[in-house]
Amino acid sequence: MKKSVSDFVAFCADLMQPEKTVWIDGSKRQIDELNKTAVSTQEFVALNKEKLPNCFLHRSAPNDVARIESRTFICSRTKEQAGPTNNWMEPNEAYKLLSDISRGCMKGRTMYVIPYSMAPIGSPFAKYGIEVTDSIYVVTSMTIMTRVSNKILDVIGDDFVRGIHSKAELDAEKRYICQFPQDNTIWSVNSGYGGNVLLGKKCFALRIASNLARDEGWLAEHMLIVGITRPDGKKYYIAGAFPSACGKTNLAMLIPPKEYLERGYKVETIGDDIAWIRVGKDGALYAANPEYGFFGVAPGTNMKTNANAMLSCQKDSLLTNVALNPADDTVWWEGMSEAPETLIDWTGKPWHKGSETKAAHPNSRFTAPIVNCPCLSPEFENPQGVKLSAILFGGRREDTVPLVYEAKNWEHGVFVASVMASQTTAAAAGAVGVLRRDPFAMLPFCGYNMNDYFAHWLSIGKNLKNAPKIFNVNWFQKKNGRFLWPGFGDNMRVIDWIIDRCEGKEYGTQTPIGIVPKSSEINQEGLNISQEDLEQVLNVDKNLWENEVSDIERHYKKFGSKLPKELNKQLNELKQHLQ
Ligand code: SAT
Ligand code: MN
Repeated sequence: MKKSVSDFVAFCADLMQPEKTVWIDGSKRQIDELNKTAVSTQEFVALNKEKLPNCFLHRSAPNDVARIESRTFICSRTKEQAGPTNNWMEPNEAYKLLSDISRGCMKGRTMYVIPYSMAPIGSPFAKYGIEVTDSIYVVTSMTIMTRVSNKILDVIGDDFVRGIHSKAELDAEKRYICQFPQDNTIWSVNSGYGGNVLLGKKCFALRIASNLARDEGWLAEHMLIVGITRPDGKKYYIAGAFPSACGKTNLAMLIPPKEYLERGYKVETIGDDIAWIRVGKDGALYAANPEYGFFGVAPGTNMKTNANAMLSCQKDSLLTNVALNPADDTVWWEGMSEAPETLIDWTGKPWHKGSETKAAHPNSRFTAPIVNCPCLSPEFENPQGVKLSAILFGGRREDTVPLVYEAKNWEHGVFVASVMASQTTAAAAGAVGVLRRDPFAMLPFCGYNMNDYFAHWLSIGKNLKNAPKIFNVNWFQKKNGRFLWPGFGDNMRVIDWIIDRCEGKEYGTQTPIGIVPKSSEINQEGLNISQEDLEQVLNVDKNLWENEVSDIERHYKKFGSKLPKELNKQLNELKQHLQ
């Protein structure tokens, strides 16, 4: 074994003083044993062996149900390196604080050592990590979400990403999720929930990886990757950045409307949350999903909205903070089906149909192996990634932002992404439904100064001979509290227009914000929407956009003088076009 690996594990053991250390080898036998242990200690509830084979329910502490941005820190050498959008802590101070909290925190517990790869082992995308943890939930989740194997120990270099996690006392006052980009290190204490503790995911694949990507000339993004095959057999790959709980999983697994299926359209999933993107020799962008599973939002998922997700989490999966149906040891969440009369809610208390409280937590999740996905693309394991035709950006906007518009060019696309806004969701602790700017859907995940991140995107574009087209989409416009666009499978109609544009079809109308489709260009065969509503979702309202511009100006102020000048130029052009 590499000395850097054994030194790291010894450091963790010395500090946290576990009773014993267990190396995770990625074998089914070992995970089965651990799951059994977790059932015996009531950390897991075993679910129905016929209906949900090898599935377990896990409940996290009620004060620990989402990512916690206020306690997430980028501990770069200087505050300037963390930039205007991140919490920063001086690295020595952070190491001291975390060491003090962690001293002896694993006494009487087992420390598990998880060697894992993000992206296919040995591929040009692959990056390796080791996470130590005292949580079986983390071990089982990491084996679903990443490629865990003792083979990693043969290929790992000294530059592996070090991940330290302990539930400690689950003390919310001492909860910290710290990233140290200069040391490739992540340290998370006092949480036991998803994005705070599955360190391969947001902490590594986005916060640390965005630093590596900037230094090495690639992109680490909060994006789904989906493949579309048209009736003529031609394949298109599209990446899309949307904030958490805004439909990335649904878009990645979309089932096209009947009319499209009959004509031979096919949709295949490559990833639903994270894309690592490299520049190919041909000057195009190639994307790979570094993960190996889905950590999807459960509520609202059903056989109509996302059958592929439903089918993905029916074996070998974890269900976190959903409701339990004790009649047959299955699970339930809001929006799955008609509610059963009685359930055990996500906190473990009896629940009755019609109750004021929710049976499942709004941020309850399924953790499912990607290989379970019925529409998984055969390109998923392609070590070179897939060539992108288009990149989408979008958020939850009740008004202002039309169903889809095309950016004029790369630079304009970077501007559009830098001013993206979305209503907050239950995926992060804090108020829900508040509109906030979330550039590139990376606000909680960009591991360095966002001004430099914008500049990095601009500079990547300069070297692309075959740049993907950039679009902004918004499925979430509302009138009198009702969604105007049906969304889900019908989003295929928008994707189809986007692909037409990628093929150079003379479509759309120039508007001050970019190219917007004419309503006649959206295929309405089988679509259930009035002409009036369709016109409305495609409308660009000048007054609303004038307000938008004022808000963008406020947003840009936060970035100060380091904001790339190209972006201010784009903002000024938008202002002129609106006059
Ligand atoms: O909790 S996670 O960060 O893994 C999921 C999300 O918020 O996107
Ligand atoms: Mn996400």
